[in-house]
Amino acid sequence: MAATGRYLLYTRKGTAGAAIEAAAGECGIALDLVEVPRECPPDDWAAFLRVNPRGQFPTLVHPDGTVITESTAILVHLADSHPGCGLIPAPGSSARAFHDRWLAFFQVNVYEAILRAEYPDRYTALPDHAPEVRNAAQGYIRQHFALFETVLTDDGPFLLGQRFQMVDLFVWLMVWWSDRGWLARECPRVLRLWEAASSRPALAAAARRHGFS
Ligand SMILES: N[C@@H](CCC(=O)N[C@@H](CS)C(=O)NCC(=O)O)C(=O)O
Repeated sequence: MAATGRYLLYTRKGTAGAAIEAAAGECGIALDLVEVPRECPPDDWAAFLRVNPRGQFPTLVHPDGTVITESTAILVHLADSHPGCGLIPAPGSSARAFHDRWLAFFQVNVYEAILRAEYPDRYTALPDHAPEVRNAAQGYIRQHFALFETVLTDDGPFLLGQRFQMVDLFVWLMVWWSDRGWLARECPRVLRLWEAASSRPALAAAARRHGFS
């Protein structure tokens, strides 16, 4: 793919594209957005599949043409390539290992469970069992938020205290898609993180654009 000189983000309203837009806003990174609506013409969808055969959002294309998928890989790339933004600890530091541990924790446990709750029929060969898949996924989400709650401290609101980092941005997105009433009761520190993150202008703008409520 030819280099464009700018990042290109394939995104869709209501998806994790919001996190990438928010991160770019935090860092002042210019993104060209390609909005791929749900009802998109077959040729446009075929063109998108040539970029990301998985057909998922977000999909970022680096100015040099490299395709980056998986939300957390994109967030880490943006933070590493714009160190002046201070959105991620230095590579190789123990703070970075701690940061990445919890970022991966949310990616593989919570985000994946949110997808199971959203698309339960994809996770069972027995269509009648979709409601059970969804219920189990919702329990899994709560279990992992409860575990993360024990890691947050009074020094917060963020995982690294007062320092807002990419992991907080990702948790912010996960909370948008979770049961905030339950979180307020059972995981008040997680909810405090979400509230503090939500007050950041770049995140508020992305939430508005994606219609989060
Ligand atoms: N592992 C991927 C998951 C991306 C993903 O599942 N995105 C959803 C929207 S939030 C999507 O594109 N769903 C459309 C589909 O799977 O058909 C990531 O971390 O970015």
